Amino acid sequence: MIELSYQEEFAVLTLRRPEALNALSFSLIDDIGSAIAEAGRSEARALIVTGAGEKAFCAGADIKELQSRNLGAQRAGAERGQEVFALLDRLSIPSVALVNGYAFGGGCELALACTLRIALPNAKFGLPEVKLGLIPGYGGTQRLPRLVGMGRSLELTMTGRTVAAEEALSIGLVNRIVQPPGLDAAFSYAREFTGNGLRAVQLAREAVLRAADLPLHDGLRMEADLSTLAYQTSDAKEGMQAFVDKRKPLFRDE
Ligand code: CO8
Repeated sequence: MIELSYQEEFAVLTLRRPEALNALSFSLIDDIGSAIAEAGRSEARALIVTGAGEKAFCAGADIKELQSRNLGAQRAGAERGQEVFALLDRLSIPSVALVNGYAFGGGCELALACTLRIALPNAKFGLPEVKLGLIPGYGGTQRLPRLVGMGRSLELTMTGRTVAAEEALSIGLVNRIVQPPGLDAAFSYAREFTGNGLRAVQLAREAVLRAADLPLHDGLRMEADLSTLAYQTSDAKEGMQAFVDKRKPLFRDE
């Protein structure tokens, strides 16, 4: 149900559950967690997350599996999904969601948990949980406002309406619309940052991600700490020397 492959400098995590539009069963969520951990131990410079087939990235939590559960199991399920998606925040390499088709409910939340999102023109986003009498439980109510703001998030979570690719781009829900074949497009998109030294990319990403959790002055202090850390890397020495020598830097990720 989950495939983790390595192509060139990328790890590619593919959700493959065609009979349910790649819906997230609880075992699929566990498999996603294992795949993220494995990708983190690899030599890959970025993780691409996508769905098999042309129709869906992921149609959300498996609604059939959600029925008739006791409250303890339901709460544990939400916490487990949140925990697995949060692994993407802690992953040492950035992740890019390549959204092909539907990204609804938990599928949208998986995309939101990735560092960046790109979409094929047929992508459709939504948090339709209210239409089932539910609300998002895998981080959507917390990550969506951080990305697109409070007003838009309130509208999208209260209406459950569908957002097409162009609108997703215009509100910052996705970073770019790309053309098929999606995987090649994702690779060339990711190369825009994997061409830089990984240490600087890691530290820059960490500083921005932590901004969402900190008051301004604490965030500025954290930025000064991380930028001092970046300054001490061999890549920083090389990057500045290469500028002075008018040549391309040779980063070694250290
Ligand atoms: N769960 C289970 N099965 C699904 C799901 C799903 N989320 N989505 C689609 N499927 C199945 C369908 O049942 C169908 O199977 P079958 O042929 O056996 O009936 C098959 O996939 C194909 O689906 P459709 O025939 O519906 O395909 P359409 O092209 O007509 O429609 C849609 C595609 C619009 C994507 C439609 O399938 C749909 O609306 N799906 C549900 C989307 C949704 O509501 N997602 C949110 C789910 S709730 C959620 O994510 C909560 C997360 C937090 C919970 C925390 C809990 C622990």
